[in-house]
Amino acid sequence: MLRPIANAQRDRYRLDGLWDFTVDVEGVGRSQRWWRTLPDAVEVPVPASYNDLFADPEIRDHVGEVWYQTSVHVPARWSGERIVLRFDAATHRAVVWVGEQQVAEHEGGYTPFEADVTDVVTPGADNRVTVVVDNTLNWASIPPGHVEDTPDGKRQRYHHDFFNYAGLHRPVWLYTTPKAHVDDVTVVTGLNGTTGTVNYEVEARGAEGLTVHAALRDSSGAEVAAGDGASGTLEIVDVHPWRPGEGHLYELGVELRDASGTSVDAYSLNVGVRTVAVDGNRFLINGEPFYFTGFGMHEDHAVRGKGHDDVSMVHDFALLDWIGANSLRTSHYPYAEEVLDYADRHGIVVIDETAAVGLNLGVAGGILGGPPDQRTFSEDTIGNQTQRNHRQAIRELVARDKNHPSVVLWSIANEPESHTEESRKYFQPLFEETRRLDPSRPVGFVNIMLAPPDKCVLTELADVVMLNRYYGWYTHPGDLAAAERGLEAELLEWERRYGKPIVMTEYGADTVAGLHSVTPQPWSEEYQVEFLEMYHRVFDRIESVAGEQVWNFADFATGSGFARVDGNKKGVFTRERRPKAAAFSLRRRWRSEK
Ligand code: GCB
Repeated sequence: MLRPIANAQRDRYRLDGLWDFTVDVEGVGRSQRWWRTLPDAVEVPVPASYNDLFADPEIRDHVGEVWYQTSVHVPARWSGERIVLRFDAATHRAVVWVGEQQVAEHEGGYTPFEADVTDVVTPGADNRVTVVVDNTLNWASIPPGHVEDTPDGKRQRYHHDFFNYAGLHRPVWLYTTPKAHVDDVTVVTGLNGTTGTVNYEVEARGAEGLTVHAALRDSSGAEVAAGDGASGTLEIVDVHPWRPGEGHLYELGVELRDASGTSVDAYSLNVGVRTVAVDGNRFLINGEPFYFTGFGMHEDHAVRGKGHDDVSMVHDFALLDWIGANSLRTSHYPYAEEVLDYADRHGIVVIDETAAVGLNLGVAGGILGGPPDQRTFSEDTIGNQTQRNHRQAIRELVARDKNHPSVVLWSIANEPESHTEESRKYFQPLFEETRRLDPSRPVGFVNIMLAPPDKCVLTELADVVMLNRYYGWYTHPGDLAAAERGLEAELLEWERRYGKPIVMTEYGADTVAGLHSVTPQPWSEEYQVEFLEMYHRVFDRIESVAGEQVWNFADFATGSGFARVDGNKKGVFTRERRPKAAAFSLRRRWRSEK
C-alpha cells in the first residue's frame, strides 16, 4: 500500500490535531449511532495513545471501544479527483464512518488501512469523520489475549510484556490521486559488480490505454536510468549502494502517460540498492558479512504512549548513533512508517517484526509460568482464526514495508511456543506465505528459552536463528559465572545443529538507574554492565553469532506485575532517555571494537 504524497497530480492533508473523544464505558455507542454526535466528548490529540492523557483509571484501563470524531474541510478543487481516507494505524481494530456512511473496517493495530471516499465526501464542505477503536485482545487477535469478566468489571489479560496502549497512534490522511492512478509499486534491487539493478513492478488502476514510464534519479536529481512498461529492470552503472551506516538512496519515479505523452499520474519513492543473503552461518549485506549491533526497542514514551512523534524518533535515532548501534528490531509490532523511512535514509538496519507476540501460554506478562492447564494452540485458544489474522498481518506488513532497503529480515513472531507439533502446524504455512510474498528477504522468528536447540521444531524453517536469552537474569540471577557456562553451551549447540547465523535478539537485565553496588548485584547499574560484558565475551568466542541486540533500548511501560516496578527496567536508557552506565560500556564496544 503506497503512502500518500503530494505532487503535480496528487494532494494530501494530515488530519492530526485535537479530535473529539468519548470512552464507550457502557458499550452503547453503536446502537446509539454515535457517528452522528459523540456525547460528552473531550478533546484528545491524534496521534497518541489515549490511556495516559487523563488522570483517570477508567480511561487508562478501559477495555472495549472508544470513539474519535473530527470535521475536515474537503477543498472544492478536489472535485473530480479520487479521494482517499487513510489511517496509518488504529490499535487494535476500527470502524470508520464519513458522515452517516461506514467506509472502512480493519483488524490489527499496527498496519495502515484506507477507504476510497470519493463518492461519500462533499468537496467544498466540512465532512464529519468518526472512528470507533477497540483495544480488546481476544484469542483470535494479533497479538492475542482474553478478557475476564470479574465482579469489578472487564479485565484484559495478555501474554506479552508491554502495556496495551491503544488509540490512533499514527497520522491520519485525506489524500487525492487521479482516477487513473498508480496503485502499487514493488522494487527488488540487485548488485552485479559496480552495476546496480532495480526490478520494478507497477500496478495501476483505471489506466486502460495509458503506459508506464519509470525513471531513477540520483540525489542531485540527474536521471541515471529509465524504462517503459509496467515492469522492468533498470540498470545503474557505477552504482552507489545502500549500505549499513550509509543510507544512500535513489528516487524512483513512475508515471502513467497518455498517448500524447502527458503525465496522468506520478508516484515516487526512495530506493536503496542493496542485496541481502544468508550464506552458511553468515548474514550478508551486499555480499559482505554483517554483524548486527543495537536493540530491540518499543514505541513507548511518557504520556503519549505509542503515539508516533518525530521529536522522539529523531532523538532515539541520535542515541542509536551515539552508542554505535547499526540496527534495531521492531519488537514487538510494525513501527510507524516514518521510522523505516528514517532508517532508510540513515543506513540503520531493521529486523521487521509482526505483532505476533505472546503466542505462548508458558509465559505470563513476559515471564515464565503461564496457566498450566491450557494449551497454546487449540480451538479454544490460539486456533484457525488466529492463524488467519496472523497471515493477514504478515501480508499487510510485507505490503507496507517491502520497498524499504533498511528492512533485511522478517520476524514473523516473538517467542511463540515452538516445541510442539501444534506449533509446527500453525507456523509452517506462515513461513511459506512470507517467502511467497517476498522471496528477496530471509525469514525468521524469535525463539524463547523454553525451546532449546534439541526441542525447537521451528528453527529449521527459518533462515536465521534469533534467540532471546536471559542467563544471569531469569535463570542464575546474580551468578554470572554459571550464566556464562550455560549461555556458551547452548549457543554452541545451536551452532552445531543448525549452522545458521545466530542473532541474539534479546539479552538484558532490569536495572534501576541510580542504584549502585560495590559487588555487582541484580538491579544495579554495575550488574547490567557486567551482565552485558559477559554475553559479549561469549559472543566473541562463537563464530556463528552474527549479531547482538540488547533488550531494551529504553525502559518501557508494562501491565502490572510483582516483577515490574513502574514498567520494565531493562533499558540501557531510562524511559526519559538518560543513559545508564551500560550505555557507556556498549558505546565503547560498538564504536571501537565492533
Ligand atoms: C522477553 C520478551 C520481551 C520481554 C523480556 C523481559 O523474552 O520478548 O517482550 O520484555 O523478555 O524483559 O522479560
